[in-house]
Amino acid sequence: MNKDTHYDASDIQVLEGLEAVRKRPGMYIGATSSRGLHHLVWEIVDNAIDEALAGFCDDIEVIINKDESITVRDDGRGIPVGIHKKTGLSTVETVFTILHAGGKFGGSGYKVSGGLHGVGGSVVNALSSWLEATIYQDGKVHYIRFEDGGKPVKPLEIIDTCSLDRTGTTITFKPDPSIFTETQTFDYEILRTRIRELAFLNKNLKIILCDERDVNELKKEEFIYEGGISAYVELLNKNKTPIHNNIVHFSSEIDNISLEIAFQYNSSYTTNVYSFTNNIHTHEGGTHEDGVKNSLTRIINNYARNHKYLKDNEESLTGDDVREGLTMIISCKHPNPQFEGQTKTKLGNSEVRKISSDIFSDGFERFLLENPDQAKTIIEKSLTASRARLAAKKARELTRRKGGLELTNQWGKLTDCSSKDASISEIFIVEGDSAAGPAKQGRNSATQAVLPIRGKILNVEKARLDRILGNEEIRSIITAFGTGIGDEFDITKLRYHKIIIMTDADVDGAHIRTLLLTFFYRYFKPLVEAGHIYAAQPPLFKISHGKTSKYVLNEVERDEYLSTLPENTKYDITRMKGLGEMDAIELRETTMHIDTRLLVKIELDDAIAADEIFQILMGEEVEPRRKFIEDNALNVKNLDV
Ligand code: TSJ
Repeated sequence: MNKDTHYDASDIQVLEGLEAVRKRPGMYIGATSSRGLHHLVWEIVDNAIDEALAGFCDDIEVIINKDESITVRDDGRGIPVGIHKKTGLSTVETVFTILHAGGKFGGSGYKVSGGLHGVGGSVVNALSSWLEATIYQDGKVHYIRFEDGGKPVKPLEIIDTCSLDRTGTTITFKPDPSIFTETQTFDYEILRTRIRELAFLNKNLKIILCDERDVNELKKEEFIYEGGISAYVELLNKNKTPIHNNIVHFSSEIDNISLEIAFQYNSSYTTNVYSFTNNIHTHEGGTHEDGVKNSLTRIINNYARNHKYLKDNEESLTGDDVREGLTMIISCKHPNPQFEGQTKTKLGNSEVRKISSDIFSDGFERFLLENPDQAKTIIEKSLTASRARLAAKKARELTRRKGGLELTNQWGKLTDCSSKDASISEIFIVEGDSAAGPAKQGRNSATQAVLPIRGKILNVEKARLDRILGNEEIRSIITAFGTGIGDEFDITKLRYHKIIIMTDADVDGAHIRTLLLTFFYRYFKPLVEAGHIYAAQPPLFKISHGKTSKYVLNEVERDEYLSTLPENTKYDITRMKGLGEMDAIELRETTMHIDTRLLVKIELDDAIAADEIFQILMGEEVEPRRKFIEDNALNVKNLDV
């Protein structure tokens, strides 16, 4: 490090600060997996978005460079270059070398800022092999470079002049491979999805994403939406059938808290309500979401009663009834958001409940008044949902009385394990009778249960709960799980902590797996979220030579194995078509035994991306589905969005 300027005792402290980040990166960015790697990008991008929210920037560019470094540039005012009072360093250097520079050093300087992302520049710098910052301000180009986990090579210096009207910040950083040991490769789709979302949430903000890694396939996309979150709703409903013309959209501001809501009903039975605060997806909801939902239920009930859609003696529509087929985005911008909940993604500010309820009521009541035809369509959709709910309740009561959900006659299909300890018990859901036999023989009967299902199960994306409960396959699954379904669901009654989908490694297998995942995602979301759902990985190839047979999972393993064989070895490769091709011992060795198998945990932590995929896979449109299955069918990983 350069010792000839003002770098003395104080910079030791500084370096110790960043050292803390390097020692325990998980504390600052959650993980050092792919997720942590991408988190670095958001830490930097959020700063540019803050500048946009403050009204000083309307153009942001994110570039994945050839060497897997990332460049983020904005056309804002540029990070201040002057000396920072408290540190004696330039503000630029302070931002990148002092931990929590935002909070400790006089706030972020912004009215509205992503509350979860306060740590920013210094954390990214600490976890990078190198980082360069270039600031365009007052006709000068200022530059500083850090190396080796955040050490400045020199203080900020002026390296060039530029035109006076050119302002902004450009940051380029290379994640440190000794920290991100798992992967150093950026995923275009992950960056794209979030960047597109940021563009939806900030109307008229232009964000460009470039991928320059493959010179033969340079990618460049520009995201800018005049319609803001209306355009988001339009996208989410793209593969669905809207039942009324307008996307209802209103926004207002009360006490410095702004709220924007856009929604449209479609003919499906699923609900997609996504809420954000300061651009952060509030997965766990919170007061903004509660306010809007309560108001929606109240207003639809009032309207239905006043217009005699609901008779005096009929029971009111429930929240679930009025949200069936609803696609809605709620975006709140708050100067001081309080995030609560397990994953700190639940908005806690109590004043927001009334504000969002009031803003929604005003806008929605006016819409119903001005658009009686669309109002009628929406009310009738809710009424149908309510009738179906009552029918499902009856169906459940009936089947229960007949022992239906307990499945006296179907129960035989489940070959249960002897353990009653759910934490060590597993259930294999196996497609097809030919695989069921070997699976039953090959299992460990103490802890592994086998439930065979026949062919394609019902597509739950196209049916309501009352019809779904009429499906034998689905009933046997519900019964085996032990949790109940719908408003009776109770996760503590789950009988197996690992639910393992075991299907053939082909297109049909992938389709059946997706049908099951859709069912779990729509009706057993807590099981997915708690990480109880897995996909087994049966081998794709069998390599035989002499008396030896070796099973391998994929092409890479196949080639690796072949390269270990002595030259001239005669071998035979079979592409495995189904689980049924293996005998019980082979199936146990390759796919079921806990010591030798490979399981992929299904993680659907981005609900919006998951929903889009399920829509494509299960919805009405044939062409996008055909294309998606063709592109991804053999790759389970693609379902782990
Ligand atoms: F922090 C960072 F390095 F990660 C980063 C900051 C990364 C990127 C891509 C952009 C930025 C950034 C910061 N863009 N724009 C700003 N603006 C300020 O820091 C700024 C400028 C002027 C004033 C002012 O009051 O005059 C205040 C601020 C906070």
